Amino acid sequence: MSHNAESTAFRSALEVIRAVEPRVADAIGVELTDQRESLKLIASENYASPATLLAMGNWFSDKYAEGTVGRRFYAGCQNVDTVEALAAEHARELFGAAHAYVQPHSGIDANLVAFWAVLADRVESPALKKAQVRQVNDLTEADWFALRRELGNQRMLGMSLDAGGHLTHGFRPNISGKMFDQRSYGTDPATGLIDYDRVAEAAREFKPLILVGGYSAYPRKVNFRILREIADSVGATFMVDMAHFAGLVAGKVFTGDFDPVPHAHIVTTTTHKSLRGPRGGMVLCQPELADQVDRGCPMVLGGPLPHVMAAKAVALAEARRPDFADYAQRIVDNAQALADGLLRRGATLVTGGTDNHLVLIDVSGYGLTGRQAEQALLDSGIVTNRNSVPQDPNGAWYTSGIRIGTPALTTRGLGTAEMDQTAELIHTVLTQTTAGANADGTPSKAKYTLDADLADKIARQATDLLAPHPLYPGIDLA
Ligand code: DSN
Repeated sequence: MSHNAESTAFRSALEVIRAVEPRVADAIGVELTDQRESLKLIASENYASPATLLAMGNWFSDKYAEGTVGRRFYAGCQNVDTVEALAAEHARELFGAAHAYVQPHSGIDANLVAFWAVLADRVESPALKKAQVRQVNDLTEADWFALRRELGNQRMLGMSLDAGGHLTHGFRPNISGKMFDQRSYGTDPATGLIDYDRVAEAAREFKPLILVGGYSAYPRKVNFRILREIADSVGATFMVDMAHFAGLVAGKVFTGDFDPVPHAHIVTTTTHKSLRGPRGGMVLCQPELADQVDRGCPMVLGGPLPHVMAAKAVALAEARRPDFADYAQRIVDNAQALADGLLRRGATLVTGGTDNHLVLIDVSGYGLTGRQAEQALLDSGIVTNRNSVPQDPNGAWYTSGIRIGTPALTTRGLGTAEMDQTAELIHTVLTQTTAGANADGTPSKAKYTLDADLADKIARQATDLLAPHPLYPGIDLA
């Protein structure tokens, strides 16, 4: 692909937008500049390819397409069928999955589709069976009451939020924590690692309908074979949310016991994190759940987003290329180099390192909260996010951790030497930042001081580090 074609495409698009609302065109342009100039270490973000981005900006956005391929509630969906079928085929081939459903708009949507599929498959309810075979009009008030009671009293066991689990795995601020009777498994306080014997014990005691594996802030591999054995031992359906590490599965860095697809009954993911696609979600499942999964829209989702499904097809085609495996391996090599660089300089890392794409720094060792550290790093041109650490004394708002990840910088082409330099920048900012105090003299969890000249100097060093690795080198908007 010539750089000229990419520049022409994006310049022309901005020219067309500028003619209607110049402020939007300007914001898009400035966003590119900002992303180019900042050291993006947010573990859940990446940079999608120009082809993926362009696949979203077109008239597929105009089409309604409720239903599934070849079976729609709207006429004229033949081209949507083409892109949805392509995206699903690429997903099945890439992950070795029996079935792929590519309509979810996000990770939470994908998880809701999966929850519904498992409930519909597993809950023994005559009323639900009637509803499923569309005898809805035959349901009495008592049937509906029984249906709601049965669906609303099911059990889910997932990884606890402060051990690295995700909000949608049964936590109170999310609907999953309200619709399920939920318990969680944590990590060993001494090592920070999942203790599979404790998970098995919790499963035996609680007997969940669904055992959830997967995480958004756990820096280690998970043994999905063992979790499946635990699920089987209590008759649970095993679901894995691989949103964070889907790119590592796609790139065959996580194989065997660490690849969730052969072990789980149902796997959900987003497509925009390490997988490097458009923003969206996806569900992969074993054949027996396929029919229920395909009812995601209209059961849980609104109309599918055909423009995003087109972009998913493009990104999944990219992930099937041999160079994606190299990319996935470099993500992990970079995360390990970053972890080593931080450890050598004295940082405390949850679990003492990483074997995936992310590193969780316990910043209490620097005398800071996560919120203070996040802001001080941002002042210095380093974009991260604060995150709870296990048994976090500062709760989910201020936190005691900073989560950093390497998918985005690896896409830009930075390597292990630059990760060591990145560790130096982070460590310098954190050692030079001082926690502030409230007006009454008590310690503040938000205020901090960092010398402005030092922050500027670090930001310049971050820009220098990025300079040899331009973001979207083929796109010149000038
Ligand atoms: N917001 C995503 C993350 O940062 O991990 C997951 O929902």
